[in-house]
Amino acid sequence: MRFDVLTLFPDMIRSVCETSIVGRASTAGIISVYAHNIRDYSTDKHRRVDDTPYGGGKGMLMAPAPVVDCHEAVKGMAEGSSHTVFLSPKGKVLTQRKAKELAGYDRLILLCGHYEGIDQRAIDAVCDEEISIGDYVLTGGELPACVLIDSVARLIPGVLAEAACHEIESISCGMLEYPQYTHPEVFRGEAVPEVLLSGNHREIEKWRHAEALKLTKKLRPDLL
Ligand code: 4FD
Repeated sequence: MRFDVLTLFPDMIRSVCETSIVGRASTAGIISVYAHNIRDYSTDKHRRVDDTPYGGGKGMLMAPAPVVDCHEAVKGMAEGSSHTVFLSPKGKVLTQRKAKELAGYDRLILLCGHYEGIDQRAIDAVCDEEISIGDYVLTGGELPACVLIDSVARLIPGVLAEAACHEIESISCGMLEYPQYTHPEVFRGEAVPEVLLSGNHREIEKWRHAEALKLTKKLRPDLL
């Protein structure tokens, strides 16, 4: 799967996506993440990409031309169809279900806004959908883009060590994850639950399911 990120801060995307599991998946060639600087598509002699909003109001907006030109150029950098997502507080909130849906595309193009946002005509011209990572405002769409890439990349076969890994985990099965323990057996007076030492895998599965249900009822009853 290929990700192309259109941004004013490509290094932000690169530093995150070259690290840890996503970075390893890129090195292994299972996914590729390319960050493109929208500023490179400015035709202004000072490489300006922002301008004042019509009708007045605070702050600056990203002008449409560099965004649309960058998108067009990036689209042409690889064959095949692509799906373009704009990261914005106005978007539909990212869920595990949406991540699974996005993992079905061969190619995602992610558009990151800065300042007070992007000229609506550029959004309308290039975006297939608008996604938010949650109900809060950030200084740019770069962190949301990295969150989206991470959530999608880990669903691509071969990115995680075990194929079943992401299915076992919280949210995927509609519940929060059961508590987990590693060595030592007793830590600061707190022992690991007895059943986990029993070697009885049926009993362990039953306990984990019960714990997950209990936790979900208590913390996130809306998920049930
Ligand atoms: N909640 C999110 C996305 C972007 C963002 C921006 C319009 C501001 C939060 C378009 C206004 C982009 C989110 C950049 N903040 N800030 O996913």
